[in-house]
Amino acid sequence: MNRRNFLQASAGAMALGTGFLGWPPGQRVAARDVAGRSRLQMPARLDTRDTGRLALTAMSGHSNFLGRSQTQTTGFNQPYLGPTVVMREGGLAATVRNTLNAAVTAHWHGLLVPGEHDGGPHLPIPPGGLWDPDMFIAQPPATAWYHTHIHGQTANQVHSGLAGVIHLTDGRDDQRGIPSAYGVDDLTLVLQDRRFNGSGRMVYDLHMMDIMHGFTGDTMMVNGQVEAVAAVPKGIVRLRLVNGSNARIYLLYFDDARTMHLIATDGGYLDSPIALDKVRLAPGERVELLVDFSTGGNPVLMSEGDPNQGPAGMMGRMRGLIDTLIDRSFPVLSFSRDESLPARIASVPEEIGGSLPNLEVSPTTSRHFSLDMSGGGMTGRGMMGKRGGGMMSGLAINGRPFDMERIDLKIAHGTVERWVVSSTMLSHPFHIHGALFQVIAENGGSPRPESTGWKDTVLVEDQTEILVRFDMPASRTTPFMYHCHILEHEDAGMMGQFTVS
Ligand SMILES: [Cu+2]
Repeated sequence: MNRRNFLQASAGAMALGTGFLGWPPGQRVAARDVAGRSRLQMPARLDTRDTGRLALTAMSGHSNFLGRSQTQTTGFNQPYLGPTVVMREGGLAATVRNTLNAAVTAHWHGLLVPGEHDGGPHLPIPPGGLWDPDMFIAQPPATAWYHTHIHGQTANQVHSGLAGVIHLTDGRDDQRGIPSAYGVDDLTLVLQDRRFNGSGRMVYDLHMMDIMHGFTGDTMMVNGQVEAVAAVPKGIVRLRLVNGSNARIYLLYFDDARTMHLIATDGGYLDSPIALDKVRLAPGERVELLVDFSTGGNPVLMSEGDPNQGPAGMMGRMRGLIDTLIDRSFPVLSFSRDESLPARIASVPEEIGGSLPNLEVSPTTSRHFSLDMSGGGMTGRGMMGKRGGGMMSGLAINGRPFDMERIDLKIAHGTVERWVVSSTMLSHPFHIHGALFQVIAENGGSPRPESTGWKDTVLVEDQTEILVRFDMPASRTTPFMYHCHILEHEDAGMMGQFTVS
C-alpha cells in the first residue's frame, strides 16, 4: 500500500468509526453560544489545613450526566468523583472507608509518601473496610490527585468515578501574585471523555480496540459535567487542569489563540511562567495555567484529536498527515466572562519562584524500560492470550507483564537514577510512584515546555530520558509502581514495581 492509498483507506475508516476516531459533528459547540447552558461547578472543597485530618468514603450513587437517565456511579463522599482536598505541609491523618462491594484503594498521585501510605495495589480496602494512613506531607505546593488503584480494576473503577483532586498549598499565592480564590479565579478542571448509550446512560464497554488504544469517549466532561460553561472574572484566571481520562491525550489551545501561561507542572511551580499557544496533557498529568480573560469575547478551550486513536495512532509518523485531512479537534470547555466576579489579579507575574529540577549529578544507575505491545500488535497471538482476562497479555514492560508477586527493581534510598523509557506503536504516559523526576531529553531533543518542571508522569512518544530521585522508602510488602497511565494498558500488564531501601 503506497502512501496515497493508505491515507485514503484511513480516511474512510475514520469517517465510519466516529465513536473513537473522530468527533461527531452533533457534539460540536458553537463558540459564542453559551446561553442556556449550565454553569460549571467546582468539586466540593475539603480543607484539611486546620484539622490535619482527612476523611474519605468510597460510595456508590447515581448521576444524571445528560439530564435523561441515571447512571450508577461511584465517588468519594459524593456520587461521582470526590472533593478537592486542600492540604498543607505537616501531619495528615487520613481515614478512607469503603462502602462499596468491591475492594478499592486511595492512591495519592503526586504526593511523596512512603510505600505503606501510597495507596497502591498492595493496599486494598476491602468492602466495609477502612484504611487510615497517618501521613506526613513535606513537599512544595502542587496540584496532585487521588484515585483507586486495584490491579486489573483501576480502569473501570476510575471510569466509574473514584478520583479527586488535591491542592497542596503553602498559603503564599497572594505573595506570588497568582489567583487562589477557589472557583472564582482559581478553577479546578478534571478532564474526562466518556461514552453514552442511546438512553443517555454512561457506558464503559471495552472492545478489543479500547484495550489496544485505551478507552476514549465522544463526549467531553469537565468535573463530571457535560457542556457546562465556566464563568470567569475579567482578569487573570488560574486553571488547574487534571487529565483524569482513562486514555485520551489532549493538545489544548484556545479557539481565539489566546496565550496560556504555564506556571506549574505535576510536581509544582516553575521558576517563571512560560507563554504557550498549545499545552499537551496526557492521562495522569497536571498543569496549572494563567489565562488573561480581561479582553476578547467568550473563548473556548479546544483540543486536537488524540494521537493514539484510530489507524493514525498505529502509524506513528503518519499522524500529522492524517490530521491535515480530517479535523479531529473538539471543544473541551467554554468560558463566559462574568462582570460580577472580582478580578483580583490584572497581570501575569514575571516570576513564580518555584524550583526547577537539577538532578544532573552523575546518577549511579542507568536503566532502560521498553513499554511493550508485543505479540505483533493487532494480529498477534498476544491479543487473546489466556492471562489478563483473556485480552492483551502482550502488554508489558521489558517483556514482562505485571506480577503482584514479583519485585522488578530494588532501588537504593536517596539515590538519583537515569531511566530511559521507550515506546513503540503508541505513545504511553509513564508514571512513577513515590518519586519526582526531571525530563532530560524527549525523542532525542530537548524536553518540551510542559516537561521542564518537576514531573511524576511524562508522555513517552518515542524515547524519553529522565533523572529520578528516590527519597521515599518502600518495602516488599508495599512497593511503589511504575506504569503506563493509560488505565487499560496498566490493567493489562504495562506496570512494574520496586522497593526503595
Ligand atoms: Cu500505555
